[in-house]
Amino acid sequence: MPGRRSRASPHDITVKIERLSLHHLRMPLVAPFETSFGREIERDCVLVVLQADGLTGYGECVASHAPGYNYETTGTAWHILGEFVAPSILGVDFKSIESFRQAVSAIRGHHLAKAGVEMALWDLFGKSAGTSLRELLGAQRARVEVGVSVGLQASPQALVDVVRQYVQQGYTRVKLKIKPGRDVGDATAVRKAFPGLRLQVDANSSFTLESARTLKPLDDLELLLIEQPLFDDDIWDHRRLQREFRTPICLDESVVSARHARYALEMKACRIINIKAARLGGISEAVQVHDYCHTRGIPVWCGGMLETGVGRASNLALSALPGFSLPGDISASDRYFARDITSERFILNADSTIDVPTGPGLGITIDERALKQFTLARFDIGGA
Ligand code: OSB
Ligand code: MG
Repeated sequence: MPGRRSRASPHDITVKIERLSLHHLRMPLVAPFETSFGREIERDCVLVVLQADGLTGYGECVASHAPGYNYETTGTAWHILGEFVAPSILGVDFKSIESFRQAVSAIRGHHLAKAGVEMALWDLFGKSAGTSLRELLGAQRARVEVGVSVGLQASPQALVDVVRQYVQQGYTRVKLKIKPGRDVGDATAVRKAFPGLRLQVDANSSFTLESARTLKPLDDLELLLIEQPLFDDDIWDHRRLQREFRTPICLDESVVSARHARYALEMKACRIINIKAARLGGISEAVQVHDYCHTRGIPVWCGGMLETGVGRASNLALSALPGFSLPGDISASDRYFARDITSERFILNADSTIDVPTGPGLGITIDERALKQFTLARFDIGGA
């Protein structure tokens, strides 16, 4: 019973994992993506493939090549999945996502690795029940509001030009990456060029409590939020900073569980939370954070990790929940990849939304030739 709403839950479905395959993928990005922790030209990830009762479930582990955003990498995920997660789940009858969580609970941390398998299990449960992930989650929206996350550019003028292209494509909410020295100037240039644009910034933990005080002029730019200015493991200093800023602070890196979401809200360390299922260890923990925030009137939105079509489908289903009241970092496929591993390509509607998939599970199909093209390494464990 993976669903949290009983009306959507497939009650008597059991999934027995017979085989787990990992594909280390490397996909060229249409444009380099630069953040405070580095520049990505290609996107690495691990595709998790589970076989059960003639069905195939897909999940994306979003760990990157380098430990910049998070300590996990494609290499650590490969190790944890192959050595520890696979032996804990092969041959086991799973009646629920909760039983999967229990099966891997002795593995400390490594949320991105676990979330890749959890996603594949959701896909399997959905396919087995003939139900979309959105329905399994009890989510309603047919399409969700999205924005675009824009990396650091060579100059403020170059940034304004890149933002203009996205605005022309129809994005009505833009996030700018910032870092010390490339912050107020960049954001001010974009605000001047686009007075009515919904704008927010993301520092990816690159400031200290002291250096973040230089960000004070951001308070006059009518930003939706300032994302993760301070340390990735901090909650307390964000509380101190939030008290000095009118603009809502939004936590990304530092909220790694529903428990941390509670700490952050109790401490008043932020007024908004970025929900990334991967960072939280999976979709079910993400739903818990959503529910917790929704009950308290705290806005949440869906973060992104430059996902392939697999992870994008999952993010869209999650964002269909009612508490996702701000646009997600879920852009159209062509913002990321010229060729993707899903046959489906996600397109931006005229109203800055993307349709939520409706097919069973994630509702995507894999383009096997594209998958082959981008696979650097493969690992298989379990029966044929
Ligand atoms: O901090 O939100 C982030 C991408 C990789 C790692 C961290 C982040 C991001 C993004 C990209 O901002 C969002 C997207 O997938 O479009
Ligand atoms: Mg972020």
